Amino acid sequence: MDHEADAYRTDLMTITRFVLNEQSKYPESRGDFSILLSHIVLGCKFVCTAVNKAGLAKLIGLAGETNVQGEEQKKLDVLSNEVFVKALVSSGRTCILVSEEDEEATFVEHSKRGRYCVVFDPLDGSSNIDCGVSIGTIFGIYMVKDDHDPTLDDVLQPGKHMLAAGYCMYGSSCTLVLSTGEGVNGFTLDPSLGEFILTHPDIKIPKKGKIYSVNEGNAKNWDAPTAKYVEKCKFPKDGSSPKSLRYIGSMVADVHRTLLYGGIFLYPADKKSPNGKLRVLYEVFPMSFLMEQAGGQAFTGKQRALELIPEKIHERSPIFLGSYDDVEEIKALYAAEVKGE
Ligand code: FDP
Repeated sequence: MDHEADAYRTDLMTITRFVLNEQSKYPESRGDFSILLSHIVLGCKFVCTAVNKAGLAKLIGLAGETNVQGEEQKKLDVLSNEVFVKALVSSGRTCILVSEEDEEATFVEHSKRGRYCVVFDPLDGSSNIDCGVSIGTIFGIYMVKDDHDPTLDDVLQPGKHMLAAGYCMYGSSCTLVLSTGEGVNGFTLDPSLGEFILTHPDIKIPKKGKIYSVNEGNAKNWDAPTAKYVEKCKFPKDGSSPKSLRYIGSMVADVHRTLLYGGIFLYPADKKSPNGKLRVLYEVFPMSFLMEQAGGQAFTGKQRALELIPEKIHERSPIFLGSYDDVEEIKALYAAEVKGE
């Protein structure tokens, strides 16, 4: 029997251990970030259980409310939002919360206040709930500038100021992908242990991919660079093979595949939605942060996505993100458009 191999297999790197290891690199750290993260992880575990039970527990269905974006709100969205707001406030480490589900930002009451601002979409891709397609939670973390006097400007910062970002995907397995600004790591929930275990250390996105991911139903309204790019994916003129199209329509799942397999995910502007569909603070920024940390790029059609300075908490932006070389191609097409080529 290979005892050494057994010992290795039982030496599990849980997310808690991983974060504490990271924390130990900064002796001045007070452990606040680790505590905040453990509350986010708890929220993810709770939502994972609720998503898995949704069909059985009859949680699926409309809650009869409409959210800020005018979409019908599902019960699971409401539940997930409550879970995360409570988990974040009770951590005692947060100051301002921005949720996709809440019109206004939440300023945490004084007695429970900490130094971090968290922007999040508690259950992204919710139109997929009823058919069992993967959905997820997306989050980004900023540090407040002045914890005695927090203002909305603390969350209206460019994405490059984020300290950390991540998502949790509720799919055939529950996977949490996290970056604290030093690469990207993926953890899978072991349901028997109730622990997230490091399963995807130091994720690097392939430099170029074979997949493009976009809602082609909007093609009629696309601008010229997007239309040209997708045409190139399908009919490459350089002798390379056409790319495959994969579109789930659930951002966490589409981005997760892009991160692991490479390629590009696009939600461009179009004539009907000049700012695209996806929200800057809690969709575009966290996913762009992860892409860059994994060696990829994220571009809005005008600039590096993480340079964008949002003016409103629910602002939207077009986004092209994924493998370095693939995003480079779309950037070249937009640059040519500006030059009038
Ligand atoms: P959903 O509407 O199901 O909540 O921004 C939300 C989002 O899903 C993303 O998760 C997804 O990438 C996108 O919208 C899908 O939009 P389309 O249906 O327009 O393709």
